[in-house]
Amino acid sequence: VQQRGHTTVHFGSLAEGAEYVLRSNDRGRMTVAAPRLYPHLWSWDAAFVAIGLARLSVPRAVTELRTVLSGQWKNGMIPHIQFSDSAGYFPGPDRWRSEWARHAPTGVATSGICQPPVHALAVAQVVGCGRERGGADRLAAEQFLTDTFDAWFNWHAWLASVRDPYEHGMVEIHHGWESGLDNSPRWDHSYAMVAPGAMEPFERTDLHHVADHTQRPSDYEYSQYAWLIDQMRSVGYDDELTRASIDFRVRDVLMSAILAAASDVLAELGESIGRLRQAAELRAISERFRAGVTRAISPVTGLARDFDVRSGEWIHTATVAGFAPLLCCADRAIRDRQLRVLTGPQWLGHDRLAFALPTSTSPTSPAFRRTTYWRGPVWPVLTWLLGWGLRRFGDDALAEQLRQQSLQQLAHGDFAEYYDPFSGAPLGSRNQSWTAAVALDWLT
Ligand code: 9WN
Repeated sequence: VQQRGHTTVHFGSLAEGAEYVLRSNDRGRMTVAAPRLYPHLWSWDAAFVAIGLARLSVPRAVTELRTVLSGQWKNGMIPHIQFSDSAGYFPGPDRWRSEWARHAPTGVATSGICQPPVHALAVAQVVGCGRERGGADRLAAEQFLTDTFDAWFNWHAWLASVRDPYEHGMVEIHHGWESGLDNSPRWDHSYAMVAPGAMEPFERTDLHHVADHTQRPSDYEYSQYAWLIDQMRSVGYDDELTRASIDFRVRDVLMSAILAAASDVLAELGESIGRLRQAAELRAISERFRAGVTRAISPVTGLARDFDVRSGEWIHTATVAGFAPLLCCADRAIRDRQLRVLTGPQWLGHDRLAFALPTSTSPTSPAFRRTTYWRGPVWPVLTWLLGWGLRRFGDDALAEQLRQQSLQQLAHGDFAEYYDPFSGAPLGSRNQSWTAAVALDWLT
C-alpha cells in the first residue's frame, strides 16, 4: 500500500510497485529521474533505469539508452543531465548554457558535466535480456548494440583521454555532481577550497520538494555548486581551460573503478560483434584504471582513496567509495581485505543498523550524518552496484545478502531516493526511478 497525495495505491507485489513507478515516470522517450525533484533525464540514473526496464520491455530499455546518446557531445562526453521540457529544476538550461560549448549537440539542452560511466552495464543487460528472449527482442537488442557500440566506445575513450591525460589511471572530476555522490564528505576538504565570488543570483528548487531541508545539501554548498558551473561556462566548457582554471579538481576512485569495470563489459560486448580493435583499447583502459584504483588503496585502512589534485593529498574519509576495488579488481587478497572491512563493525556489522547495508559514509566516521543526503544514508542504487561487483567476481553469498536486506528495506513500496540507516525511514524523493529499477532487477 502506498500513499500518493490523497490517493492510496494498492500493489499486488513489490515488483508491481516498481513497475508502476517506472511507468509513471515515463515521458515517452525518457524516464525522469524522479517525478518532481528531478523532472529530467540523468545520465547514470538512465542507465540503471534501463537495467530495470529491460526486465519489462527490451525495446523500451533500448529507447531509454538511445535517448541518452541523443544528448552525447561531439567529443564523446555524455552529459549528466538531458533536459525535458519541464521547468522547475535548478540549475536548468538557462544556467548551464551548454549551447556555448563547441562540442555540445544541436537541438538538445544538456548540462556541461558528466557522471559515472555505468552505461555499458545497461547495454549488457539489454543485450542479455534480448538474447535470452529471442525473436524480435533479440533482433532489437543486436541492432541496438551494432548501432551504438561506437558511441559508447567514444564515451569511454573521452573519459580515459581528456579526464586522465597523464595516465594516472584515475578519472579527474571538476564538480561533486560528476561523482554522482554530490556532497559526500569525501569532497569536504576539496570544497573548502571553493570560495564563491560575486555571481548571478539563483533560487533553489529542490527545497520545494523535500520538506525536511536537512536531508538536502546546504545553501552554502549550493552556492559552491553554482560557482563551479559558472567557472566552466565562462570558458565555454573547454576541457583544457577548465582543468587550468576550475576550483575543484579531484581524482575520483569510484568513478575510476566504474570506468575500469564498464570498459571490460563493453569490451566483451565488442568482442561478441567483432569490434576487436576497440575491444582491445577498452581492455587497455580497464587495465590502466584498475591499476589506478589498486594504487589508491590505503595500506592502513584497506579502503580506496580519492586524490585531491589542488592540494596534492589523498582523501581519507571512510565512505562507500572506499569499496571501489570490489567493482573492478579480481585479485583475491585485495578482495578479501575489502570484504573483511565491509562486513566488519564499521560497516555492515555496525550494531545500530536497521539493515546490514552499506551506508554512504561509515557510521563510525565523524563525518557521518544519518539523514543528510550522501553523508550517511543508504542509497539502494549503490547497494545494487556493489552487489553487481560482488557477483561479477564470485562473491555471491554477500551479494545475495545485500539483495535480501535491500528488498526488506524497500518493502513499504515508497522507492525512496535514500534511507536512514538506523531507523530504515525513507528520505529524499519518493518514487525515485533508479530505486524502482534496481528493485525490479533484484526481483525478476
Ligand atoms: C545533481 C538524479 C541525481 C543523481 C545524483 C544525485 C542527485 C542532482 C541534484 O540526483 O543529484 O546532479 O540535483 O541533487 O546526487 O547522483 O544522479 O537522481
